Amino acid sequence: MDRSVRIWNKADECQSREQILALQLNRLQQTLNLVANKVPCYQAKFKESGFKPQDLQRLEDLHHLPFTTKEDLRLNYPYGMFAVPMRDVVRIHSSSGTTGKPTVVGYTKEDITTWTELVARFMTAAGVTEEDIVHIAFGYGLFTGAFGLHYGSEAIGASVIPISGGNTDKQLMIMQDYRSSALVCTPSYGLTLADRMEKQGIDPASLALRVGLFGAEPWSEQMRVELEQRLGIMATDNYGLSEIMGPGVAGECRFKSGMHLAEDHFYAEIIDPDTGEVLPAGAVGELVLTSLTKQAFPMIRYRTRDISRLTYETCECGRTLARMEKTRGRTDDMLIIKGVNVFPTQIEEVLFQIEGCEPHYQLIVDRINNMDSLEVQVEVNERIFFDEMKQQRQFVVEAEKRLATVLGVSAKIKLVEPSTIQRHEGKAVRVIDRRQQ
Ligand code: DLL
Repeated sequence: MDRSVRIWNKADECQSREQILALQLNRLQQTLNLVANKVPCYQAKFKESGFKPQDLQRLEDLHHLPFTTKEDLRLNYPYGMFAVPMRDVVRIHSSSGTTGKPTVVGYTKEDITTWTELVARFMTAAGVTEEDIVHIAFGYGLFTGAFGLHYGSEAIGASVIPISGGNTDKQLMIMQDYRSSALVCTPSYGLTLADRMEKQGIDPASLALRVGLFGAEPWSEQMRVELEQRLGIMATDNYGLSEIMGPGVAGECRFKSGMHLAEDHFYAEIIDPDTGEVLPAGAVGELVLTSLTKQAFPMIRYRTRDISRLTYETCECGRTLARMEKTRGRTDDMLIIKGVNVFPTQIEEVLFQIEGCEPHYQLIVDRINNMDSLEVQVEVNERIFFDEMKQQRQFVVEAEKRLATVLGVSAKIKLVEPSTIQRHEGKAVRVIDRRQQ
């Protein structure tokens, strides 16, 4: 692998810790003043907790402020949290929430410039250059993924193919004919492309693809191996959420050892999701983010619900910004089965290690006679699916044994035929929890 390091903006990405902290304090004070003047929800929150922006002396003083949650955004739907008049808003996006009304977010011209800069930053870290042809297979629309990566690619000077989501056969034709070199999509769609390639007998070595920028949903290290092998690329992870900006909050460099978090634009805390207590550096917990430069839609202590860990050592690439570990999933995706916490990504890790399991699965959780049950529906290759009963049985027993060891709770495996679990062009739905229905 060519490990030459490119940095989009060294002055910002390689600051000393003291510089970062001083910059964060300064920007945080400005943001708190902005929301105290312009956003009624924050005016109420500050009043309730007896906080005045001028009280902020140290970054840690922020920890006394209440969190902002999705519920706050819902109560202020659609534009109640905006800190600028609509005439200053140049773009509106919305979150991909599955329940209730989606969250509406807005950007000023300056916000779009920052967003573009931060996406260009992580794409450069992943190795994208002006020589690349970037194939954007995220759906263009209210979802932030496509537009975010689109603007970032253009800022780098790469050539963008805004193919958008869906129509997998056409994606492959364009990928072959236009010589796409960087693939942008969800990791689950990356696998869908790999499946279709195999079916059509397309050799990944015949393509120009060399790097994948995957994000928008949790994925395991095993899934990375799968994507790298089957697409013949280096697969990198990037993270973001609409409420905070969209993609560009954090992204991996070529060393793939955590996602560099844009700390000059976001202040990050890790909290205990049950108590709300701020945890020490290096602890695993829920990520809470405060925007430091956003104009239209500033967020103070936004609870992301994503579980991760932050580390602060300088990366091999030379960047000094905190690194965020691959998220383990969301607190609201975490299943509590018979009292044991289970994340879909843990199950994914096990499945990927079993010969014959296809990378498509769905977890069905139910409560039968007051007892939680977990069924893992997993696609297996045709050889196993059409195998003799005895061999199939052996396969199931082995998979159930491995799952029980890793999860600490038993799960029933149900083998299904290849291509039967519903494919999503957007984000994968990994869990169906019938206990809540
Ligand atoms: O998914 C923004 C995005 C687009 C990020 C494209 C990366 C690439 P939302 O639709 O608002 O925004 O969903 C945000 O998706 O809170 C996480 O739970 C999940 N998520 C996003 N990126 C990752 C990732 C976009 N790399 C929610 N790993 C977040 C795990 C991710 N989960």
